[in-house]
Amino acid sequence: MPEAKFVPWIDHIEYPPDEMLRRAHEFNSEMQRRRTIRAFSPRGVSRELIEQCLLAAGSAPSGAHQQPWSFVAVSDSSVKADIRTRAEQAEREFYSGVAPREWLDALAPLGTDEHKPYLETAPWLIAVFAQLWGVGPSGEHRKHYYVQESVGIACGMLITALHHAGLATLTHTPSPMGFLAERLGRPENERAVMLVVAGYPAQEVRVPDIRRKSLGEIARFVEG
Ligand code: IYR
Repeated sequence: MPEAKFVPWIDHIEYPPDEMLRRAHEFNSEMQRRRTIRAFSPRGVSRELIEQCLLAAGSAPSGAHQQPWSFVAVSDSSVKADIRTRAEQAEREFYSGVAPREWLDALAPLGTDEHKPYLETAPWLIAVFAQLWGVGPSGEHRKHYYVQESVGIACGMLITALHHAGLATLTHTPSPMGFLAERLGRPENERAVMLVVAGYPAQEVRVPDIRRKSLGEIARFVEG
């Protein structure tokens, strides 16, 4: 068994309490400005910007530090067009019969449908894959722990990083999503978790008139 090795942690920055509070308020305001959008501008975004956001996502905590994620960032027009075709095919079935009425009713306020033109318009589609198991040097399978949780955290950090950089995003989860691993040539241990669409918003973008839950609705404090 490999031994634990520890090194000093020198990266922590301690801020005075008032500065901490200011940062927390400021960050919350910035996060409250994030919206999921469904109309993107075709304006390009540099690969370097996406790379930095992927590195930020890859800093997520993970079960046994196994980092069980892979990201495939696509800007190639023909690959994006294929993904759109396959996603729309899946969604057509979803919206015209496969989805239960209750699910469609829950989606109605968002105005979603099977048309996904943004999968071609947006400059980047980032497919996120979960590695259900690891593969050792001789091809042996290694068990991965808390894969869904780890990849979920990394997705949240990716969306946050893209928003922080000034881009808009859409988390798209075509169902079924098997075609993504196939089209992007992923190994058999990987399953698609979501597509993060990233780019500038279209000029005429409109978003659903929705509200976020209040603190009282999402949190309880058990104070000493
Ligand atoms: N995957 C479909 C349906 C959909 C489901 C949920 I839950 C959403 O929050 C949004 C959409 C689609 O992308 O249209």
